[in-house]
Amino acid sequence: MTRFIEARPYPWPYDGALRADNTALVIIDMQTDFCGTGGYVDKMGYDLSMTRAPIEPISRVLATMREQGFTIIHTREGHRPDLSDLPANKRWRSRRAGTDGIGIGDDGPCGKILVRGEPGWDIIDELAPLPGEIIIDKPGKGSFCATDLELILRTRGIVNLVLTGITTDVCVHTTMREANDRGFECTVLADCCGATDKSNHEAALNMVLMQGGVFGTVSDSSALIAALGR
Ligand code: C5J
Repeated sequence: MTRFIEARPYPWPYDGALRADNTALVIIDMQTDFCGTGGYVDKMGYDLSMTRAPIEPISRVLATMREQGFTIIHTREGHRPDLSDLPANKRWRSRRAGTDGIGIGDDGPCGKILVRGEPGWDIIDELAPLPGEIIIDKPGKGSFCATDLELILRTRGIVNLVLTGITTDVCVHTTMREANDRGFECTVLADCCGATDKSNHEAALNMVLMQGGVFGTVSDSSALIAALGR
């Protein structure tokens, strides 16, 4: 049986082999620091409604894919408490980002910003991982950089990735590019992502569509859930 999701610029996956044993849902960085009050994005002065918008659509996709036995992968951007994996370029730039000089690794309203174990670094309750679901802790924007994500995907025989999370133009896009270069078939669900700027969200999605789908495809939660027969 073949099964496709309606997507642009082609139905996804290209071979119709959408199955629970070869496809993973990747939920990127749905952490308080990126979408909660007092977190890093809030502290930078961005509109939280943009990064909170995907919470509800992701929870519907998550419930459907969990029920059907798909691999579920959550990522968390963050650094070791001793900051030994926080590059200087990331730290000094973050201190210039409208946060009154407070950047990644410094004390904020939700604890040390983007530091593992701190309240702001946690995944939000609405999308909390279940026991047994894979969690990837990543120091970078891409989910493949300095993590065991690729090893886990290859070990499980995963070839298709459904990408969701925040932010569309930074960690979601970087992960999609990394995955695409490694040969994974990717779709990004437009309503299951959000950015700190609406036009950047739209531009990031539009970039995927170029050159016949240069990084994969763009779809949405309704199309995915319809394809899975719910
Ligand atoms: C950012 C992310 N925007 N998760 N991180 O710094 O997109």
